[in-house]
Amino acid sequence: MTTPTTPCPVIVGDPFDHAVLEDPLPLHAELREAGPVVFLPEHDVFAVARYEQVRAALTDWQRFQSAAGVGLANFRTEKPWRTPSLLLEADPPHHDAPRRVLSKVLGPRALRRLREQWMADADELVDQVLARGTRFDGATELSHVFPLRVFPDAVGLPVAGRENLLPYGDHAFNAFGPNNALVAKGAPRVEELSDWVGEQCCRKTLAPEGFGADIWAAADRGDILPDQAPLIVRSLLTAGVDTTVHALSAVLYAFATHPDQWARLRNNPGLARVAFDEAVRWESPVQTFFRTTTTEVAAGNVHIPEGRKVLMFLAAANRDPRRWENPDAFDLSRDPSGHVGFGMGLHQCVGQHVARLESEALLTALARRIETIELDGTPTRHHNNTLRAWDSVPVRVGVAN
Ligand code: OVM
Repeated sequence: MTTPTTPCPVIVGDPFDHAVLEDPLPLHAELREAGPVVFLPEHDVFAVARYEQVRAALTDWQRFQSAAGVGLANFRTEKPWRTPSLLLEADPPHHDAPRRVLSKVLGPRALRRLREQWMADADELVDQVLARGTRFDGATELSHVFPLRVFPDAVGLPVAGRENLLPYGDHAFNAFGPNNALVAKGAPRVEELSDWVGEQCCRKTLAPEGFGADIWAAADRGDILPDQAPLIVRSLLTAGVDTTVHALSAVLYAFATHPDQWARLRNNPGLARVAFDEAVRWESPVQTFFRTTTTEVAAGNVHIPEGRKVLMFLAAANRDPRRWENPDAFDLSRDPSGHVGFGMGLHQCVGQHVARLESEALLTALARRIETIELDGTPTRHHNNTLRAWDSVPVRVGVAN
């Protein structure tokens, strides 16, 4: 273990421990209070948890690189569990062509084409759930279902094997953390799931229309190299399902515990979009990412040496009282823009508009039919080294009319 060269607050304990994953808020407060930069001896890494420092690290890609991996593993010295992502685990200039391509594929034109269908799909799902009764599980019956109804079709995936998407993503997000029991749990299926994902990225597997085909068309145009296309499709499959599933759970849980905010949305369904971003700020479905320093970096009076991992607590930044008034309140009247739940800077979530459309569709459909929503039992967390998630959110709703 290396000790920091200048005095730096030390926080003992493991942020990936089960007790912390169950309720990370006390640790987040402790990290923010300890100082602008802290040291975590458990994993021999530095960490930032205040909004100012998290945002600064996210937007300084030259000194906080992604190419050495955005998990705990340092790709300079450790072999990644899979070929690094061309987007997430790359820096300019290599990062830029794949990013440009994916950003266009997931851009406004594509979303305009999907909007009407996704709105209808959300109405249908909500009708199906309500036909079964007014008590249901918001996680397993809505948020775990809706993204899988619309997103794989939009990519152009065959129907067989779609049940692999969530377990693959869950493992990928666990793999950003330490090699703990959560990673061990996923290990037995890694090869099988990776093989399946690899096959879905081939041109011949993908439908002739969709995000997948659009990525291959970009290779035909020469915007990316043909051997880059499968890995860019892989980014969609890795980052596009679990994230939206858990973000939808977050917004449902937020409303089920804030009836006054649901009443507000009912009165003004136009608030669906701000509600989603406020829920992403409030719960931060993606809790953390790492960067690696490319030079010695001074933050306050702490000097982080070159080549060190820095853990960025997005979730803690999103509730930093230095930035947010009453940060623990889920409040549709605040402006949540500027939250770092989607990151910030040149790696900022390229699929965020897709996620917002999924959420807008589901919330609009729910607001049409549901007058009241409340918890109907104790929700249970799903633990993941990177994601804040729910296995179950039992709710009881009052149906309109
Ligand atoms: C990727 C990717 C991007 C964002 C998040 C992520 C597993 C993966 O490009 O594969 O999480």
